[in-house]
Amino acid sequence: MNDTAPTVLARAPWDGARPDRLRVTAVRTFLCAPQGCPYLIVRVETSEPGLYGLGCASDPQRTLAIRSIVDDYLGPLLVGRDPRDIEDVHRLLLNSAYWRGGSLTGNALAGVDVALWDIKAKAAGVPLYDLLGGRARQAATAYTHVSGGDSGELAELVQAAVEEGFGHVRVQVNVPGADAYGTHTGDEAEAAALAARDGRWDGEAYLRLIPRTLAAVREKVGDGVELLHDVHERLTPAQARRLVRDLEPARLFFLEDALAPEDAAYFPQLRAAGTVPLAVGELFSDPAQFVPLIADRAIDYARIRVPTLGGLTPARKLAAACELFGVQLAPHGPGDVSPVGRAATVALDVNAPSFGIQEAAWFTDATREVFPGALDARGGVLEPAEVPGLGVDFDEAAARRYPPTAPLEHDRWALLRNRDGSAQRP
Ligand code: GCO
Ligand code: MG
Repeated sequence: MNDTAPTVLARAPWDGARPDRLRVTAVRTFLCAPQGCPYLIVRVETSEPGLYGLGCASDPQRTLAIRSIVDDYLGPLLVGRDPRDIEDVHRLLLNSAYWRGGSLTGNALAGVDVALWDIKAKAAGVPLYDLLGGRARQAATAYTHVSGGDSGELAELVQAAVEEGFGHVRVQVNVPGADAYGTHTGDEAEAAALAARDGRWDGEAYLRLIPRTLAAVREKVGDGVELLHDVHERLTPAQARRLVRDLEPARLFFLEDALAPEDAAYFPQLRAAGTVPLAVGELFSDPAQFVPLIADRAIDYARIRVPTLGGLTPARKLAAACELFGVQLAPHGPGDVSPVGRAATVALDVNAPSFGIQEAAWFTDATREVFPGALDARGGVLEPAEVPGLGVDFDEAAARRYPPTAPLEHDRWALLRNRDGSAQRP
């Protein structure tokens, strides 16, 4: 194998010392959209016939740029290396850019990183969680989403989720002019209608509506189910303090992204404003962004997004840091994290003592067709498959039946404007 190996920059001094040679022979990327949003899948091939790994580098907003980072920069650096030295490879790829951080680099790195973990687990013949240190739990408790208008409709949706087996439900309320996400409901026609009427964001209206509606939902559904809510970073620090105070009667399991990453230093003030548990972090692309919040015990849940954070290598270190500081993990997992990303996240969930709860959107039939072995949250939990590696595969031929749409169709985050016409920030 060595004769055909390409020039490898900064080869490790121990390279070649192992009697059994294993090399990365190719790094390939695939774009597909069986879920509606674009998925970017990375496949790392090795010199051992049939041994390959899969990773998820999906960020629906900037997918093509991430693909270029993998194809043009990380792939060429990786080919010829031993895929088993994950820590060494991770550092090399991370530092090769010199400039730090950013979600594009994070997603690209994660695509490669998770594929290396998949290869390692397949080569060892064990499920990925086993390689991370084995199980700390049987399965990952998951939460699902509901969105709607008034508390009656929402309470019914929550009850339906409870009947499906969920004990935790995230409740989003349609805010006039801004819909349930503060931007769109995921439905193309609604998103277009919102853009056409130049949706306006009214923070005061939101602050009045949410506590009232969630308290009414709590009244209707009783105490047997946990309720969550995601603000999507649309509040000022002063507004977020008020929301935390006013949400007390709804007794939330957690309030997510009450502040934008730029305002993270305000979290201790939110903590002082009420007892609602606080979750943040899906927008963080560098584990260091979590450090002050964890060390100050300013948050309760770290919303890690394994793809954005750079993969399992940094994520498992963060999980350990959370454990030491009594903070829990609440990993991100809406439909824009592919089944490959979900399988990697669930491996960490069942392994990490700091795990708290996992977000789990439903995959479409098309997504399950493209990703044999995709994990769905049946009965409110996600359980890893007892097969070597990630336990999920990628059917290239099926993926070609679901090509991605034009890049800007997924760029809806700038649709909202404030009442005075200025652009609203998620
Ligand atoms: C969540 C997130 C997602 C994001 C999406 C952005 O908590 O599930 O906020 O819904 O909006 O991942 O692409
Ligand atoms: Mg969120």
